[in-house]
Amino acid sequence: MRRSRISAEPFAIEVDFARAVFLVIDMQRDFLEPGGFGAALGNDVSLLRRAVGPCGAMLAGARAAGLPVIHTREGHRPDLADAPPAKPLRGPPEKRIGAKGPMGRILVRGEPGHDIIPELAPIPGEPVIDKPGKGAFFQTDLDLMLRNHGIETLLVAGVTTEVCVHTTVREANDRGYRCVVLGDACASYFPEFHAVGLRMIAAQGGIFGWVSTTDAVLAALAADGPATKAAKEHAL
Ligand code: TIU
Repeated sequence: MRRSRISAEPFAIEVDFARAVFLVIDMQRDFLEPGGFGAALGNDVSLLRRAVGPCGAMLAGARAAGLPVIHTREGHRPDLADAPPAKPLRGPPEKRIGAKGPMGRILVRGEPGHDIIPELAPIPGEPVIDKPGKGAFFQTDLDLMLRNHGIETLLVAGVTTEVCVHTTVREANDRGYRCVVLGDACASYFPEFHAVGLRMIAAQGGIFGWVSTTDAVLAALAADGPATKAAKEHAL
């Protein structure tokens, strides 16, 4: 096994890239573009754009190195049978989950708003996990996929920092995965929640995981390079 050191808070972490994935959380039009779920909740969706460049850079680096990529999307069945009753009942009726918006029905699978933004679109071979909740492990087969491939470290990015990224990292940490969050590749509608959310992950000696940057992860991946590609050729 070959381990690469990633600079991170609260301390550098040694990662075996052959047992790691890049997990991109909910970079969907519904959260990042006007007229979707994020906007319906009263948010300024432009605040999430800052994560797009770093996510794109990490996607390119992962693909070049043969590091597996998994995408997630939050959303519900068209009949909303998988939504807890209280979830679609929040907010004014015309802005609720399932209501018709400019990008189709809000937070509903198969609608244009549910898609991942074109800049970060998955390519063939990259699994997309459709999740009904904030966490990527709740009622999905993500854990099964990770265990089937012997994954021990999740490199995590996406939106929003304190909601779906945080929930997923907490779920993953309790299941024994080591999470390295790429702070600059995450974003929130509330910059102060983003900052505190990242601090909460690394506080208390890394209570939920590690916080690093896209550049630091890419540097470690580049140093690891060919070994990763060879190890990954037949995985995931
Ligand atoms: N509202 C908010 O900040 N986030 C969500 O509802 N879902 C995700 O974080 N993906």
